[in-house]
Amino acid sequence: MSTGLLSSLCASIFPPSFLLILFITAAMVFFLITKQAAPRSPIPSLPRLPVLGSLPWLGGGLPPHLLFSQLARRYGPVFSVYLGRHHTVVVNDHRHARDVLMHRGRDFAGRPSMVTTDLLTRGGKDIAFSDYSPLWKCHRRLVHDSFSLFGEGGGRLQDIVLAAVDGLCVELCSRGGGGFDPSPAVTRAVTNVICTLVFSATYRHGDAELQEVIGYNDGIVETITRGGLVDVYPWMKVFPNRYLRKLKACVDVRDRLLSRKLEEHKASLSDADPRDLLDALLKGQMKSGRGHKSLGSTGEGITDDHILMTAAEAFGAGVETTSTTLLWILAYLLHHPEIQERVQAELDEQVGGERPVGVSDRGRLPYLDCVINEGLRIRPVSPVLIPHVAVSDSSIGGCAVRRGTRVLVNMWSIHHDPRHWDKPDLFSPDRFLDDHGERVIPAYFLPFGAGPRVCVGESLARMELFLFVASLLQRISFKLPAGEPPPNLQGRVGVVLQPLPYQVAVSPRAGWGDRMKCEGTH
Ligand code: PLO
Repeated sequence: MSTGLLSSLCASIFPPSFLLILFITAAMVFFLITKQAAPRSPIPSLPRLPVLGSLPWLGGGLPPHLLFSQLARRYGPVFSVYLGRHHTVVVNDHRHARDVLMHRGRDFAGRPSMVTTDLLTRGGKDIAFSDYSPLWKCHRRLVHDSFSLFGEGGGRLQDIVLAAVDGLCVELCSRGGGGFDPSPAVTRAVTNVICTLVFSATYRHGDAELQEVIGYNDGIVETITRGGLVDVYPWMKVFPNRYLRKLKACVDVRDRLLSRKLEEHKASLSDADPRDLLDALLKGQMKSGRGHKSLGSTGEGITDDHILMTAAEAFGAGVETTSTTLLWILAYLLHHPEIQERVQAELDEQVGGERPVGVSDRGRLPYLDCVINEGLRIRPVSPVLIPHVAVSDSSIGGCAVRRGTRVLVNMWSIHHDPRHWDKPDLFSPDRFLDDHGERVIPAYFLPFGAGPRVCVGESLARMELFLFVASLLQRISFKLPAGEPPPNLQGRVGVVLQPLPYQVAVSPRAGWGDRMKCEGTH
């Protein structure tokens, strides 16, 4: 039958307007069906070679967060690369990041198994690096609940931090107005907070055990990134690798020390309130039923290994991230003395100099909070977060992503996106205040990540940062030593993004100098 004959036949049976409606409806149905069935345009991908993956196209010596930001300008906000044989999607804008972290958070809540972190965590018996599983969820809940014990209501953290700040102020002031690197003193104070929090130890300056803790931690920080090429090419494990050797040695020292603490805690555990994180974890372990069969695929529940790795991780995460953030904030305050003065004016007005700052003052100190947020925005300690893995087939922004794909969220580019942040490279705490002087937290500010994998220590960290910054600026003014250039703000990428060493001079603020001299003589 010819089409001409068909159309004249149709026209004689149906009126033309009916045919038009039928045609439009059919076209719409066709469009909707094909829209759903046809795969969306795939995620743009960098070229790749066998074995090497996209490595030859990732050169230039830029650190990953800057390299990915640069590639995003060419390939768009979401693109993929092959890191070795691992298909890895890199997400550079907040809309897609929210997809990965929150809207489809469960799909992307997995973690890759990596040589270095497996070594660090006894094959994923921790929270940050271990894969998504029912046991992980139960473990994370236990850690979260244990942290809450030291949280806002309890005031325990406040006492611990304030004691450490006292020591830090005395130490900083004893260095006087000459220039010095603040990093060792800050790290020592933050380490002391974590030692008290985790196993109730408080160390004096120069204590051998404290030095041991700082020593192994430095060793892990130094080796974990340098030995990291085996994470991209695991077959390289067969070659001698001095970084991996040193990492193992540091992990051994750490485990010996923490095992000893764990045994001591077990021996002295009582029905009373938990003394510290180890106590809280041990009690939680007993409550959740040790060796609970239904929890893990391997049939085991929260084991002593989990407790040990949690303590080790609380340590590592607590020290590296908090001390680094404090050092970034200090570096920016040296660049912007007017911001330091404004924080101090707020402190003088709202708290005064007669009493220590407390957690309950936080509501009264919005500008100080903004300074901390701006520090976390402009120099996120974890610029590409920890890699995520798709645990099931899913999608990002409508593009299909297969199970097993790794996903990197480039928080750096989100925190420096000029579409959302005016002059993103400028340290400007006011961007976290609205027109009425009220605090605002924009949706594209995610320094702790978000969703099921959000940092479990976030509220603890925020409280600690607040108490440290507030107490330091209440008592001390920081200045550039005469003739010194301001700190280099470029940073150095290791396990976290750290500032390069810089020099600072301190002077006690009115009222604190005499007190400090007395305390310093002890
Ligand atoms: C730091 C050195 C420690 O000895 C071990 C450790 C444990 C947890 C890690 C931490 C290191 C670095 C910062 C990490 C943290 C878990 C979450 C945190 C990666 C390696 C961040 C910034 O995501």
